[in-house]
Amino acid sequence: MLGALIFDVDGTLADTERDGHRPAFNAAFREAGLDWEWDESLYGELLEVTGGKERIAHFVARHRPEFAMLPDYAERVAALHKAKTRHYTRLAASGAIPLRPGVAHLLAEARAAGLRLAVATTTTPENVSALLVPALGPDAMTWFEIIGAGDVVPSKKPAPDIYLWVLERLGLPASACLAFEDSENGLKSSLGAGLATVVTPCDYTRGQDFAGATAVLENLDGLALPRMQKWVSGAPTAV
Ligand code: XBP
Ligand code: MG
Repeated sequence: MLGALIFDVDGTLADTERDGHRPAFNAAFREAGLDWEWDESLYGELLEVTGGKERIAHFVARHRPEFAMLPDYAERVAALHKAKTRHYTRLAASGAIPLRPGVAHLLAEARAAGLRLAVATTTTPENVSALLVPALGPDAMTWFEIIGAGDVVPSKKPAPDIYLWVLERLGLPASACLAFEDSENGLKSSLGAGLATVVTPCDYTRGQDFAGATAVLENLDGLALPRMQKWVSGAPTAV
């Protein structure tokens, strides 16, 4: 019996990376006087690592190793990420990042049917509300019973921790839930938590390996509840 839907945010609810997170990182770098510029192609490579702080550290290790030698390196990364979050939330709150096709309808239909909704994302919590409130209205955050976001777990996707964290708080077995993801890292995370998972790839993730997904769809447009219900009845058992 399907009890809850658990959504990834970036790439799944909205196409946030190329024109949302990426320019926000670049604005933070410029503001700090750094000559770092993440173009679309480099950003695609950096997406291999989830989490903004982790992504900056990954870039530094590969492309600016001298920066990691600075005595206050960790503080600098944290400050860059804080500035990036300020830029991202400002952009998202302006309504500049629309939801992907079918998302708003699916959320409304699920709510009307009494399904519980949750979020499992590596992004920072304030980014989630900055994105969802302009798209869904002022009470958008009340639609989601549990918001698993950012640093609430030490290991980000592809580790299963964030999904396990959400499942524990929902008080449901994985077999009663359906996850929605857009990336291989996200899918590994949800599968690791034992969740049947629908993947809707986005521009950056199309072509990745989605083995193990219950369904791979172009987007969520037209996805009806009975179909989801059926997927969950054949889902792997809880871990
Ligand atoms: C999303 C991410 C996030 C954002 C940046 O991954 O990788 O790190 O790009 O967010 P997923 P923060 O969709 O798999 O959750 O800078 O707020 O960490
Ligand atoms: Mg994602």
